[in-house]
Amino acid sequence: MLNDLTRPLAETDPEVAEIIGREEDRQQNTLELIASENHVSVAVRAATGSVFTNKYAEGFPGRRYYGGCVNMDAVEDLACERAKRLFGAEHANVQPHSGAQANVAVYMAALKPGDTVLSLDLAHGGHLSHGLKVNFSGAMYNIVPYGVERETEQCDMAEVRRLALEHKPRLIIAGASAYPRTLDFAAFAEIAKECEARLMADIAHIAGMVAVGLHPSPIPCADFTTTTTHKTLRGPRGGMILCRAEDAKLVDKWVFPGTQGGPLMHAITAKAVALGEALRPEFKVYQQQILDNAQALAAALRSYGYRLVSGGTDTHLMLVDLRDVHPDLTGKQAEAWLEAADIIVNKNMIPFDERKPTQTSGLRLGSPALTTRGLKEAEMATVAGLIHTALSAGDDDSQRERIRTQVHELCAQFPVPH
Ligand code: DSN
Repeated sequence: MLNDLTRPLAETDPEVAEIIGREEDRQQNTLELIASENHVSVAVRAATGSVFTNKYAEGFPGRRYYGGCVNMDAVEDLACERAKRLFGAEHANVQPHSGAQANVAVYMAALKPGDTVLSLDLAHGGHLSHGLKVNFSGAMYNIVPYGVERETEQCDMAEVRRLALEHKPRLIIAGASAYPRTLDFAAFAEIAKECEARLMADIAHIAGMVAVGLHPSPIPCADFTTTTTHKTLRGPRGGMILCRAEDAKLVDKWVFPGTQGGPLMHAITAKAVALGEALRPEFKVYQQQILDNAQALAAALRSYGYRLVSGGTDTHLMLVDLRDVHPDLTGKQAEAWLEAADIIVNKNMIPFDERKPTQTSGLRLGSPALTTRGLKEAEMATVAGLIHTALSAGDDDSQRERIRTQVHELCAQFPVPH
């Protein structure tokens, strides 16, 4: 069913309108548990679809390479002001097209090709742009990975320090895409200081919680903080860099002209809207509910016998080790079975996983999108039950079909912002 923003397309391009309509229905009728996804407000979607998509605005407010940028300047200034206020940062650059692009700009600002970077191993929850061999970061820099400790499955700061002192990295990255515990940015900063490295915090996943003080902020201690704007921050797809005033010129120059051309002004406009929403008191209530829902989901899954990596979560996400309950079930098969029941998750390696990244022994689950729809602790327990039944059904697709009907009933009670 098309909404007010997309309905005009039914006349002008029925083929695309049909696909959009199907996607709107899919989002309404599935339970979205991918930890990095969310449902933006109608205001954010309206801004994303605004006339700002028509304009080139290379450069920065007051220093553009094109005429006609008066409104571009106004909206980018507003987005930067709101980002600085929200995070207590001295400088914000809101032009990165994505989190990975934000990271590229910081690497170019802080590193020379071949320099050593210390970052969390992807197999232990890191991110591909933090040094995976097949990513430019792994091809361009000498990456020294740190992992989680085998017993606790949490970052071992003594080991991070040992590696830092041994390898003398020029940059240390504190950040993750599949790590459920609090990151101790102050401890990372101490280590960076001791080995004369610069510190980049990548808060893409936890930005919403950082913004409202429900996760320690890296802003006082990191040289560079990068984030996406579309995960817990609930804005449009895109990235952002925060830094001290003394690094502002360096960062800006490596975003444009260093690594990007024209900024996506419609996305920047939508970032301004999302940052405005995040500055309201309700946003803190929302972030707290994300955390409460994650705790409720974690507790319910544990009650069915699932082991959670590190024993639980401090954030919006958790890694479920499937092996205790379903020794022969891979994350890949689990993801597919859950999708058949309209429950959307992603397979994920667990630390020290013996299965390949394409198979995995785990699932990553997150609460932000369901929290946006208004689900609370009681419904999270219901969701855990649906997950467990769908996974326990084995090859019995008819049982998953019954779960799917229950999923649709739950979804109908909690509409996606339309
Ligand atoms: N792809 C994102 C995630 O799912 O965590 C990270 O960029």
